[in-house]
Amino acid sequence: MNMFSLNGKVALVTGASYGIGFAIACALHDAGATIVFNDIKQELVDKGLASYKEKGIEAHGYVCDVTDEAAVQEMVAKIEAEVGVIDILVNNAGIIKRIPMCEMTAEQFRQVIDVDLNAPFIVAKAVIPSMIKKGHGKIINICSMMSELGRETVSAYAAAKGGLKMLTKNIASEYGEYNIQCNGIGPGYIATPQTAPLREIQPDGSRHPFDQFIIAKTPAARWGEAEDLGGPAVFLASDASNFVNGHILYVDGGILAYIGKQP
Ligand code: NAP
Ligand code: GCO
Repeated sequence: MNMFSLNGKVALVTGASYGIGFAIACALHDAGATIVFNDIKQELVDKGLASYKEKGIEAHGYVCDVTDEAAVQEMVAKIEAEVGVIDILVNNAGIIKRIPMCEMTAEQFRQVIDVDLNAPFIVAKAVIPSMIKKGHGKIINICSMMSELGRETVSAYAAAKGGLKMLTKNIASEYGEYNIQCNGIGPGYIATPQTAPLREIQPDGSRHPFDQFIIAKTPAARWGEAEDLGGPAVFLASDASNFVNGHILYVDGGILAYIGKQP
């Protein structure tokens, strides 16, 4: 069987009504997986189901706030009863708050940590027992360039994504013996709603300064598209990566490798 095939596999992608999660789910479907996703509001789940249908994908959608452990446990039990045991988990749901650290409240900091770090722990903890029983599992945590680098205004997000990198390595360490591989994908700058404020056209019609900055800093000289993450996700979700564990695969157009063009 093709080592990249996901035929017969059930994939849960969190926060996948749109954006990176949606694109990854579409790629996993095209490799043969059955797609399950959640979002925090029914209207978004419905919107997501319609978007998947437009792509010819009969996805399974659930309303669940990934920071709520009881709700996550209940969702996973429902998925196992209604769809099947989860073979592939993509911890994609995430938020960012761009606020200078000394102006950020502790509550705002905690909110980002809760979604971007605590939730991947909660969801992974909910799916691992069945993966152990089944004898295999794939966990893919969506990290970030900010798992490696900081910048102004994203202290909570960088702290969360740095922690998610180490949580990825720890899950790999603790559960590798059960044939569970846990890896991360570290997207560079991707054109999604989350980064839309960084790409807004200026009143004079020019590109956003940050947009120009990223283009100059990226060897590929472009923002990534969510679809650029599909192939790496299929690789990490498939038998092709059965001996890859605890690795963060950066999908960033080369930005982490590049010092940047001389001004
Ligand atoms: P996005 O467009 O903001 O989508 C995030 C998704 O997560 C939304 O569907 C959102 O649903 C959902 N979500 C947020 N909080 C949730 C919660 N508590 N429970 C369930 N779902 C929740 O973001 P994106 O750009 O696609 O990013 C997806 C992931 O990639 C995130 O982890 C992000 O940190 C990471 N990432 C993004 C980039 C980038 O450049 N875009 C780069 C590196 C990493 P709602 O709409 O209901 O809030
Ligand atoms: C930002 C961006 C980044 C990207 C991504 C980069 O404000 O710097 O939102 O954080 O989302 O995480 O890899």
